[in-house]
Amino acid sequence: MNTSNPTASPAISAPAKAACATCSVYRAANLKRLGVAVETWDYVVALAGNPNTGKSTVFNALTGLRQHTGNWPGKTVTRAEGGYEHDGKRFKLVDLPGTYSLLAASLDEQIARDFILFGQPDVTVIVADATRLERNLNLALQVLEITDRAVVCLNLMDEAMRHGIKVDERQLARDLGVPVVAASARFGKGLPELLQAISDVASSKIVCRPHRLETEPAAIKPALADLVSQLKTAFPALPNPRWVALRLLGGDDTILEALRSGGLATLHTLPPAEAAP
Ligand SMILES: Nc1nc2c(ncn2[C@@H]2O[C@H](COP(=O)(O)OP(=O)(O)O)[C@@H](O)[C@H]2O)c(=O)[nH]1
Ligand SMILES: [Mg+2]
Repeated sequence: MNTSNPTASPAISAPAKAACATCSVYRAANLKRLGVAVETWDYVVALAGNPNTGKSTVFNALTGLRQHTGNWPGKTVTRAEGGYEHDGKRFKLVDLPGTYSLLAASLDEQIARDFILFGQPDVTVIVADATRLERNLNLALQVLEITDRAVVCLNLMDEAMRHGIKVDERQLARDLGVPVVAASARFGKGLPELLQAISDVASSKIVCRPHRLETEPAAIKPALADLVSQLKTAFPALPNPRWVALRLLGGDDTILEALRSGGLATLHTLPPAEAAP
């Protein structure tokens, strides 16, 4: 389970520094590096979505006054964080920049991608606009390529209904392999169900089996396997090396740059959580 409270970790020994990517120490260190104080939370939840899908509305409804804004570390991009309690557990909600994709074409996309990839939130909520489902599912599928701990909040259902658009959220949940909660956040509808779905995924009561696109042509399979194996050797703690390899094969300059500059290398030599800045 990817959920243990890092404050409960005993003192970190030197070998633990080479911790695997799924280890809570590794994850806590990465979260700290990304600017999240993890000590007082049981679970960290990222909020992703296209712009104007009601992300801020969901964020405000869940966190109320328990929120503050700042910047992403080293960036001028604003970030909002807030907290809430549910089922006796404390959740920290981090609002990611609104993006149409995670291909890191812009700083916003890079921040969102890096948070999901390296921060390894316990749950990533994808807020989707039910009136523009096709465009919104593009981002959802990209998120599901990186993480399997996700919930789709199918928002603006009132608008969809007004336009005569019907969405079968149960079928969508089956197709995507993660919970889908229909909501009209502006009117508070669906939010109790959303809280429950987040909690169930965070606690592993619900185990997601996300739909992954097996998009690579047979011709690149050997190259992909080779690259994945090289990445695993060079960066043993790298989460989701297959995704990183696919991005590299696709010519993603930001990932290439991170590899060249040692940005990814530092990810597995991070100091333990207690000593992180
Ligand atoms: N009709 C309707 N409007 C909504 C709903 N949720 C959010 N909105 C409105 O959509 C607009 C964009 O919402 P906002 O939360 O700022 O979106 P963000 O850009 O994703 O953060 C605002 O005017 C909200 O009041 C909803 O469920 N139904
Ligand atoms: Mg917003």
